[in-house]
Amino acid sequence: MKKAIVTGITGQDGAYLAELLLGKGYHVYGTFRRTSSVNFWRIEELGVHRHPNFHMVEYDLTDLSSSIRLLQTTEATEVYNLAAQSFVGVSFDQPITTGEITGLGAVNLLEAIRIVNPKIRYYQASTSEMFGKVQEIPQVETTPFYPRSPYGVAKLYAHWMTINYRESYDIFATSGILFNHESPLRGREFVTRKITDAVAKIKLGKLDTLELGNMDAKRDWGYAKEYVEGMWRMLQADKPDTYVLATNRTETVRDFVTLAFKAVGITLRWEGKAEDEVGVDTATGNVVVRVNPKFYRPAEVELLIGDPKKARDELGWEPKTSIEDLCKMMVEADLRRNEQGFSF
Ligand code: NDP
Ligand code: GDR
Repeated sequence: MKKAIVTGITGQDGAYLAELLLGKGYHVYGTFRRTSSVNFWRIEELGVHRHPNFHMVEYDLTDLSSSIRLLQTTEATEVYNLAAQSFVGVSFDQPITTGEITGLGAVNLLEAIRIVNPKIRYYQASTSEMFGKVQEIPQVETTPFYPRSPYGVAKLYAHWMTINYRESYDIFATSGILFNHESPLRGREFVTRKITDAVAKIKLGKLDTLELGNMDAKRDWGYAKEYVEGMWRMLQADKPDTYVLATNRTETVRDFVTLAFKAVGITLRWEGKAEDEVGVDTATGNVVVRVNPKFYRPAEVELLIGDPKKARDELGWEPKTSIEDLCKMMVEADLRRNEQGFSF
């Protein structure tokens, strides 16, 4: 029976990947951090925690000895490193912690693989944030990098270390450069879920106005459940490599807001510019969206759009869910949660 380690099991992708691997007959060792409050709502929502082949392991990515023990005790043959300080906004306030977890943390696992068993296959959760300032569109595996945040820089370090371990020690170390992927399990600090949760609350009369930062930023948004399938395919390939997963479609934050309101039957009219821009409910005349500059970032990634041709040709991977369907799915989940009186 195959055994896989998934670091970051309490996150969005960790929950979906665990579900996928269990469905394929794996024993899954999902790692979580010892914190003062438990954060298992995603694996509970998917029912993953009840599966007999699912094992929870306490682990911190910044600790080399715990990385070594993790590999020794589980005897896993695949490691999916999804753990990270993954919020770009926070990385500007906590650049050192972000570097330690998101950058150096990956090297702890790579070193542990080199020491314990170099035959272990390793997946690194790389990101389109590494492309940063636009150098080329659409972005592909060979596009030059120009990260614009401490998070992007930390991920780029981990990405190159993954390639370095592949080339230096012949380790099956693969890097997936994934563009934004969302779902009802997305954290509420990220813009799509912040929007769908607020739209549900506004629809139910629990909130008046949604406040956002830069609404001109463009992102290539896909469905997380499909992206974790791509991760698995990368580790089943004949050789380690680097792959982009994306939808090849980009929309502004404003477009996503418009879609989310549409999903609850509210049509928006946009008025004003920059910090004075507002979204008005055309039926009531109420201002339901406002800009708050406190959500601006010191440096912004203005435009992301990726071409997943290599993943399609070599892995047979394709995104299927449109942004319209994704947004509707997220709004409906948030309506349900808010109606039931809880929202994570
Ligand atoms: P989340 O933020 O939802 O999850 C991150 C996970 O990392 C959480 O389980 C968190 O645990 C864990 N973690 C944080 N710090 C540590 C640490 N020191 N030791 C161990 N675990 C830690 O991220 P996503 O699921 O959205 O993303 C998964 C990975 O993919 C991340 O590495 C992210 O950077 C990357 N990525 C994500 C994309 C996306 O659009 N979602 C796109 C491209 C890359 P805790 O609950 O304790 O905080
Ligand atoms: P991102 O996602 O930075 O792309 O990183 P996020 O959803 O945080 O931001 C997307 C864009 O929306 C703009 N924005 C806001 N963002 C947030 N969070 N809150 C707001 O109020 C707001 N208003 C406007 C942002 O400025 C940005 O341009 C995500 C994370 O999952 C990373 O871990 C991952 O690597 C990348 O996606 C790909």
